[in-house]
Amino acid sequence: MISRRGEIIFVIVGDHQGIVIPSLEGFRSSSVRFKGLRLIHTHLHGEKLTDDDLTDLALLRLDLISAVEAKADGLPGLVHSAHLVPENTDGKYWDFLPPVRPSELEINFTSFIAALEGEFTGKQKSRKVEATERGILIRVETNPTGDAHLSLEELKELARSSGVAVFDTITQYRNALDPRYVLGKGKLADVLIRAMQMGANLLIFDHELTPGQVRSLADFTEMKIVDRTQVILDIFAQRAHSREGKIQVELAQLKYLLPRLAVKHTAMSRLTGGIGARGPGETKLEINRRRVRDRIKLLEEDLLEIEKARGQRRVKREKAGLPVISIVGYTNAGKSTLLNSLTQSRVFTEDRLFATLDPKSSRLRFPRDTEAVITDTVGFIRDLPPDLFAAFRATLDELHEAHVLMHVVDVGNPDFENHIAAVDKILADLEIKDKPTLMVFNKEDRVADKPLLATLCRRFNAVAVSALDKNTLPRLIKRLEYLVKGLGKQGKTPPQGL
Ligand SMILES: Nc1nc2c(ncn2[C@@H]2O[C@H](COP(=O)(O)OP(=O)(O)OP(=O)(O)O)[C@@H](O)[C@H]2O)c(=O)[nH]1
Ligand SMILES: [Mg+2]
Repeated sequence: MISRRGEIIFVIVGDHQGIVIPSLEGFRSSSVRFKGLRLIHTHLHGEKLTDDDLTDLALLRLDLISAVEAKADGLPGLVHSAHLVPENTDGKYWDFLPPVRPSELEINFTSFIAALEGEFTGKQKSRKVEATERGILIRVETNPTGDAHLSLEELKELARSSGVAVFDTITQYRNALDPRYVLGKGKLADVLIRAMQMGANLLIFDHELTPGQVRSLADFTEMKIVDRTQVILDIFAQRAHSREGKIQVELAQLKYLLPRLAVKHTAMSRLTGGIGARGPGETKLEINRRRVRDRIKLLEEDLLEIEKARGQRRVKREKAGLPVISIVGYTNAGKSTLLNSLTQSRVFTEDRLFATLDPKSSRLRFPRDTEAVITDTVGFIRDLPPDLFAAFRATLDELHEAHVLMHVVDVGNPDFENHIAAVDKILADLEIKDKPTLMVFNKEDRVADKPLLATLCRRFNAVAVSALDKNTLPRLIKRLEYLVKGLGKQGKTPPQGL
């Protein structure tokens, strides 16, 4: 193993089967640069570079890998060399130098590697991405008929919402997740080359990673490793504005962090920062488990105080005697937009997941003088991280007060049926499934096939609307009013025409 300056860094002796390369920790560690080391080794049977050689080239981000044929008489045969190549349209990861005898090897390595590195940086820069977090999304799919692409699509949205530029998505089909690396090692090598070619510095897994997996992956790739839960926590951390929201998010982050603090390792710095090191990240890294626990206790007490105050507000509202309609639904379904349209209010909405973290209530006046309070909620998502669910449980518990639920669905999303199922599951977990519920298929403007939409509406007993178009709302309002007035007479189907 030779450094750029031509120093011999390691002499490795193996047997006829292979060599063991020592840890290269301490050498240039950046996922977007070469290690500054080249590996020159012998092949006893005169083979060219093997797949294993090329995998090592990638995984170790070597400057160059060379294999010298060792002939039976002990003399060297040809030298075979390969190096990584910048991003290219052929999807090529490496290139070979023409095999020559060692004495004929006329290459000025210093200028060669400088030029190659220049090409890499040039390609990486050509992306002109502002985001400091440039990620590759990874999913291992064990069920070949599963919804891998939909799940990745959602992860992409989550990543985007948290401010990450997504450079690539990679799916590997396997019988089971690799216990250490999630992916197979060969695939991981591909991912690393992609990352280096594109200048990505972050791997986001569409799985919940164990602390051990994060450590192995971080050590192995020298990239920041993040799982789906962390992305969601990160969005929440960016979005929480109210005191309660902030406490809830910090609580969830600390609870997520706690079991991972046991793993004391250098990878911690990459592990705990969250995506952009927001929330209780880097600065609190040194605090030990006990202090984390103390903090959790403190936050939980604060939260109790706030809940008490909220309970009092609630009592006031009940005195006002107005029926309460709660809007629930998957994140980005258009809940806040619908609330705005229905009540002429101006709650913040955005084409991002989890736009609303501090839900608002408004008054809704029906045409015939009935009035109701209508409340927005935090969006739901499938496989909600349990710590987050626990932290927001209090907010969600307000749903118990609701007299009527309005379940808003983005019917334009190809995955909408899974979204409905995910929302139903969370409502069941909260034990509020039995309330009179109006199913609202929002974003009908995004469904071109109107007969299909009509069929879907019948099947789910839903009203189709477009929250952006007030003309589509009267039917929804009528049905809401019917539900609100008919409180107590649950399960009755609405009369014809509603
Ligand atoms: N085309 C179309 N877009 C819509 C419609 N309703 C809402 N949107 C858009 O969908 C995006 C999400 O809307 P929000 O109201 O923020 O969604 P939400 O359900 O409150 O989302 P969270 O608070 O993040 O859970 C915004 O960009 C809206 O403009 C609709 O009927 N048609
Ligand atoms: Mg919202």
